[in-house]
Amino acid sequence: MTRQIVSVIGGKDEPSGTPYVSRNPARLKEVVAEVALADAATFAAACRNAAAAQHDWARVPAPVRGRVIASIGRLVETNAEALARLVSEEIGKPYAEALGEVREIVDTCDFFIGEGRRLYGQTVPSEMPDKNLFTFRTPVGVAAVITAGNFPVAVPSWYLVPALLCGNSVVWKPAEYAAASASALHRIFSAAGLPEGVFNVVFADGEQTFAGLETALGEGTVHKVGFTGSSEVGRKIGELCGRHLQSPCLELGGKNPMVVMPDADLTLATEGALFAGFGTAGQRCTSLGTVIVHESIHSDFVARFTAAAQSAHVGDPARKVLMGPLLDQKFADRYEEFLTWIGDHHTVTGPVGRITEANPCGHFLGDDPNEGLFYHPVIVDGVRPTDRLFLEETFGPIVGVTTFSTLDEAIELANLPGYGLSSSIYTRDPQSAFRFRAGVSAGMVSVNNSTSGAEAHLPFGGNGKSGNGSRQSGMWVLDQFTRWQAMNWDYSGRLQKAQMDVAEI
Ligand code: UN1
Repeated sequence: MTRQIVSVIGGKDEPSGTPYVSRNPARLKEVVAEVALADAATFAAACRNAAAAQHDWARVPAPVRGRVIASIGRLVETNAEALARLVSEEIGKPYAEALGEVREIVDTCDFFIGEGRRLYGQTVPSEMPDKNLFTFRTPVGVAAVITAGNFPVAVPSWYLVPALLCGNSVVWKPAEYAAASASALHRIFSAAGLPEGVFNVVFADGEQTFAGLETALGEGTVHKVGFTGSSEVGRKIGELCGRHLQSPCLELGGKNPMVVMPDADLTLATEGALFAGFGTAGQRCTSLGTVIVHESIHSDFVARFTAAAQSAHVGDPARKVLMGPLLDQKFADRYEEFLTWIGDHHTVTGPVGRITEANPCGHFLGDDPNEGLFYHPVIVDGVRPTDRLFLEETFGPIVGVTTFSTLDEAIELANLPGYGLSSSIYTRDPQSAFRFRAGVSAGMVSVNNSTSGAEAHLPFGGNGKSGNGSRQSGMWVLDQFTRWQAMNWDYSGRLQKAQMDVAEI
């Protein structure tokens, strides 16, 4: 029987809505779930409901909320394989990667369990005698969390776990093409002992979500928006929040560069480029966009990289493949449009486009390529800084290559697209590594490692077109889901006036 996925508000199912079908992108005929997409009014109602439930949750002591997070982590661990299988089936992520993604939720929970017992405020010296100053972290209220489907469970957990731990309630709007995975995660969270109404999930399309969010912001029932997705939608969310004097937590696209210095270990650099360029079929926000390789090793690197890409296994995500299919038909359509442009402007050696019987891939591991959204890994050598491929995020398995002669030039090229999420440099020279770190505009820098693969307790986020400078993960995300409250306590027994009394002492 096909899974039926519905929104859950205040612990109750909301079965009405516009029907949507989530399919297995490796076998398009296979329906993973039938989903009821809610309208804007339902989204706004969920926010009202969440606001009503938040007060009691905020009164639960943070260490006790931490215990609920601990239960969530253990439940995710117990259900890890089933959840990873579902993610792999629904979005075509290779199983090993999907299992890693589920592991990332557990890591996130493990980190925030401890934060429940810390969530420190400060004692601050006063400029007056017999007076104490304190700071406290207070919950923001209701967090509306809107997430993409390329990481349908781990990246949402980067918002959900700290938001809940900090005493907020949540309305989560996952990507509809990953609805079954999201619904499974919501069930696991709910089974861990969260009070009803504290964690709500609403499935809706972009338009209805936006309209519902606008209503909720106007009514004052959403106090923080967390959004992971395209820079284009992020800008709209930012504008909407700005009108309500709110600053959202935005995690947007990337055009992540990898610089390969003349002293680099080329075997390592090739492996890194292969994983970051074509792992997850190039559909991570941290995926590799352009390799910026020193001119003296350019042809050697390109020969190695091309050989590695063309012998990589593509196919059924349940098997040992580097790349499964693209996430969903709508991403495939957008990527096809990009490939048409590439065809008109570049000469690419090797096969390009969708893998079919008529356009085969020598290393295809699967039953029938015609059945899924499988694409050839593509390397485009000789991209120029004015090229669309150099400047735009592609969200597909395509990597550009360009050359440089000095490190300063490489840094300039790395920053040129105006994104600033992840970046990487391959070198044996610490001076080059640190100069690159200081010069690159990215929020994350890898040395001798790929652009992908951030860990759950480091600040994750970007600058420029990649975000508004907000950071997820680790202790830094606490500033997104709490607000600082200052308190002063005067025990002098007289009215002490700040600024004025100092002169009298
Ligand atoms: C994303 O693609 O939205 O660093 C996040 C990485 C992953 C997260 C990617 N841990 O590649």
